[in-house]
Amino acid sequence: LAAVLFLLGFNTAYASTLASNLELMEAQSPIDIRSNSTYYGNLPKLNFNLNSDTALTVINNGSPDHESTIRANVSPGGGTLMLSGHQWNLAQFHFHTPSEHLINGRASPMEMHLVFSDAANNLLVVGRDIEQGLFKNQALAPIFSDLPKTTEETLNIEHFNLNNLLPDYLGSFRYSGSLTTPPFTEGVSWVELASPLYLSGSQINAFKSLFPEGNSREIQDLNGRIVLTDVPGFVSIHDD
Ligand code: 1SD
Ligand code: ZN
Repeated sequence: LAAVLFLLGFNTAYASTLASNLELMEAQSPIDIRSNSTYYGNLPKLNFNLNSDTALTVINNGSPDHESTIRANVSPGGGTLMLSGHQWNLAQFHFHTPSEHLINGRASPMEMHLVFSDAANNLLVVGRDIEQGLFKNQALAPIFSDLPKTTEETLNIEHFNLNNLLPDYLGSFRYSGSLTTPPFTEGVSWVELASPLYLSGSQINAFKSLFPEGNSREIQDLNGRIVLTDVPGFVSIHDD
């Protein structure tokens, strides 16, 4: 960036100061969501209206490994999220291992991202940690028992209930960030749900075996951004 500013005619010292200030303004994802830098209060309600019987096209989007994923494309009309009177349409969901977001420094084995866009093509991603549970997740079994191993394979699921992706408790962490894959575009609204999804150890391992190096981006600086939550107790966890 300093070099670009220099080419634009700024003198070297000024270009490097300006560059470091601009870099400080970056608002990238993922982040570590920490009790001591999160603000608690009422937040606009998340009104999900997801199709309980939709078709999915599940693909492995290929190399490079650390940016690739298993993505389920949702048929048009698959679902909406109404938030503060604004409509967001679900386009796809996909998975990362380990989790991209940390909670007080802790990662989960996986994280699911539901990607929504609005009429102006702004993006909102609903993230949900995946923890290892005692049982096979039956709702997600059609995906995790037959994960496409290469870009050549496509898994078509005719009947999928998208509501099984969401918890009953919709407490969340919200902040403004970016895509976690190139081109890392900013202006993405992030809603990280507080309740994890559970998969069995073998379901998690089936995914991990496809991405042995992991497919998560490293944690990015908050750079003064504010994270909001409506989860009671989270902010005071670390007030000792
Ligand atoms: O990694 C995904 C990427 O695959 C694509 O879905 C993009 C949206 O076009 O979103 C990123 S992410 O930020 O949701 N991880
Ligand atoms: Zn993602």
